[in-house]
Amino acid sequence: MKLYFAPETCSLSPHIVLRELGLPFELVRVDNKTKKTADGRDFLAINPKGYVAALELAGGQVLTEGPAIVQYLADLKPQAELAPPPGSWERVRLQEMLNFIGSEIHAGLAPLFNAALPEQVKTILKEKLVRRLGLLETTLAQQDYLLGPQFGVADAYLFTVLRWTAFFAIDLVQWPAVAAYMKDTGARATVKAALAAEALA
Ligand SMILES: N[C@@H](CCC(=O)N[C@@H](CS)C(=O)NCC(=O)O)C(=O)O
Repeated sequence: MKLYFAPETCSLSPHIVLRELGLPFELVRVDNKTKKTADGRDFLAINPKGYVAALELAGGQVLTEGPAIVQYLADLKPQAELAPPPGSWERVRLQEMLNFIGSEIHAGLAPLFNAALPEQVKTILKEKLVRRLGLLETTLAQQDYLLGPQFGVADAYLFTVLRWTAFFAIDLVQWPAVAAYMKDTGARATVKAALAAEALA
């Protein structure tokens, strides 16, 4: 498998999951501005959406959308228990959480990277994020990870997007359980290895 990634982006989430599962994979860096891969290919020919993450399978199929990729990966190795079994109620809860992260946290933070966005709009987005972080604080004050006592694919995704708060002066100390979760997750060997590999690639 090949994971097309760009540093400091949401592709870190499937990258962490690949390492948690111990699956063999190749990292291919994408320049998000030029849409060229590090090995000189046209990324748009690989993923016409033009964004990371994209996972290329051995048969040549390319899977996109972070929440779909991490579930696909987790199901390759169910014994690792990074996702509840397909068809179970717990799996529906995972999908609920992945959608919350995608539409409320990821999509809430991503526009803040846009220098052209007026400050007023950024303030409105940040106020909404503060409310969403309050919800996460309630969950993480009761349990170590998003879905219970065990790290899973939703945690890889949340960790990835919450790292961006550092770029926008959103200090997570306001949410102590979230801050502790970020520290613990950041200390995982797989997470450290993923960040180191992305810095080198
Ligand atoms: N809906 C997609 C969004 C992916 C996405 O926003 N990727 C960003 C990095 S976090 C990107 O590559 N943006 C470059 C672009 O849109 O040109 C997903 O959840 O995987």
